[in-house]
Amino acid sequence: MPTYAVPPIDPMSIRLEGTDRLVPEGPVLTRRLSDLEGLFAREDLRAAGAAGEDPIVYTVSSSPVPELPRELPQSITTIRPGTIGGEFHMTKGHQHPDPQGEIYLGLRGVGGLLMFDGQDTRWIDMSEGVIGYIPPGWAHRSVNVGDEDYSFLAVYPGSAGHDYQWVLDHGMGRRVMSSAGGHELVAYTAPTTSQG
Ligand code: M6P
Ligand code: ZN
Repeated sequence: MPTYAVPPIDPMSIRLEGTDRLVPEGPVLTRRLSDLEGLFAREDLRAAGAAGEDPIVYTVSSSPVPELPRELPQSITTIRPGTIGGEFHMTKGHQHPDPQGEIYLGLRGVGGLLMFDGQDTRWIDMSEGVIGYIPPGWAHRSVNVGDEDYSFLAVYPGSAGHDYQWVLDHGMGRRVMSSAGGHELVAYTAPTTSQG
C-alpha cells in the first residue's frame, strides 16, 4: 500500500434506493427556487416564485464517499418537472476549479446535459441507461425536459470542486426552453427583471 497524507476510506458497497437516493447516504442538498438567483432568463418570475411557495427544484443525495483528492464521490440528482417563464427546471451548473472529467448515468425520466467551455455549447439527451461524459474544462448543467422527475447518477473526482460563479459570469451558452416539439435550445440571454 502506498502511504497517503489523508488515508483513503475503506471499500464499501453503496445501493440505489429507488432512483432518488444512495444508501448509505452522505450529505443531502435541497435546492429551491430561492437558491437559483440569477440563473433563469426570467429572474423576475424566479424571484416571485421564491418569495411565494419557494418550490423545490432539485435534490442531490450523495454517498458517504468524501470530496477529497483521489476519492470518487457519487451523487444522485433528481430534478422536478417544471418551467420558469418557459425555461425548463435545471441545476445551477458549475465548472470544476480543478479541471477533471465527470460521468452521469441517466436513471429515470428525460433530461439533458448542457455543457459549455466558454465558446462552444454541447447537449446530450439523457434518459435511463445513457452515460453522458463531461470532459475536463466543460461547465455542466442538467435540465429536466419531461413532465416527471428526471434523475441521474454522477461520479466525479473528489478534488474537482464546484465553481458556481463561473456560470454566473459566463452563462451556459444556451437556454433550454419549452417548445411545441418538446424542447429547444435558444441563444443565451442575460437574466432580465422585467419582460421585454
Ligand atoms: C451532479 C454532480 C454534483 C452536483 C449536482 C447538482 O450530481 O455534478 O457534483 O452538485 O449534480 O449540480 P449543481 O452543483 O450544479 O447544482
Ligand atoms: Zn461537476
